[in-house]
Amino acid sequence: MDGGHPRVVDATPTRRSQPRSWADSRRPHRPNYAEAVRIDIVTIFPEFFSVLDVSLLGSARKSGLIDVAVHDLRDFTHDRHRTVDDTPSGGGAGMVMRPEPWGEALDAVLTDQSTVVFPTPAGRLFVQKQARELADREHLIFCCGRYEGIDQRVIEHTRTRAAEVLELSIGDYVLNGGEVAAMVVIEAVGRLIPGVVGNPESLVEESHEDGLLEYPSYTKPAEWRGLETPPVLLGGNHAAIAAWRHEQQLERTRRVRPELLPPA
Ligand code: JEW
Repeated sequence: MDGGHPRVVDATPTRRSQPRSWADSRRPHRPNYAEAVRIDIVTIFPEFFSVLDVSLLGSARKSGLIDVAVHDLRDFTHDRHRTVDDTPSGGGAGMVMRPEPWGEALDAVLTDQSTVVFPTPAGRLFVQKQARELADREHLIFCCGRYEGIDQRVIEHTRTRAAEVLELSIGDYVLNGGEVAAMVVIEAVGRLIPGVVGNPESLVEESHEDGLLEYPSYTKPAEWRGLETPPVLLGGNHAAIAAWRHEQQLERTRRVRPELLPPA
């Protein structure tokens, strides 16, 4: 993988920090981590997803931890022009994605074990907690809309056939389509799949579990262009380093994201 060492897919399920609750056990989840996580992506721009061939997720695909398939929505049309859009019912600007190609594409990839994600600016906000939950699913399908979005009946219909259907927003800004949002979710989820990140300790430290921003990082040289590394990091006192880092986290969070702190 990234360290150049061969990686074996371990059939032993990783211990959970907490047992699954009863409500949890009814959600789709991966009982056997030896099986790759399957990700299907439906889009009119399959070439957007070539970035999944590189870096951490590219390595995870090559080592069989993640199995990604990208599908061109236009392959599920039947007219000469491979039309995927039409005018909005009730009038208004722009175009809406017609339901028929989506229905056929989902027929080709959907099972009753699938979690289907529709990126949309009208969805629930995607946060780290949700990323952790999705990392436990065996099959994720990303439906990437364009234009003004997808006919809402596609989402309603999918709710009757999939294990779980999520309309997710990655933030309060408007993108031109769901592809970049899907990539954000895939990257956030992919790195949490057991075995994808070489050193699991880096996941624990970054877990956002404490709800604070990260502390600042430094490396060598100890002095660079007249700027010093904070001396505490060079002293070898691990308790002092941990305390300093926690203080930095609190100060940063107070300064740039005070809403993340519990009410004073
Ligand atoms: C996003 C998917 C598909 C997600 C986040 N829908 C819609 C829509 C669009 C433009 C104007 C109004 C509505 C474009 N669009 C998307 C946008 C996801 C689609 C079409 C998206 N921001 N934007 N967080």
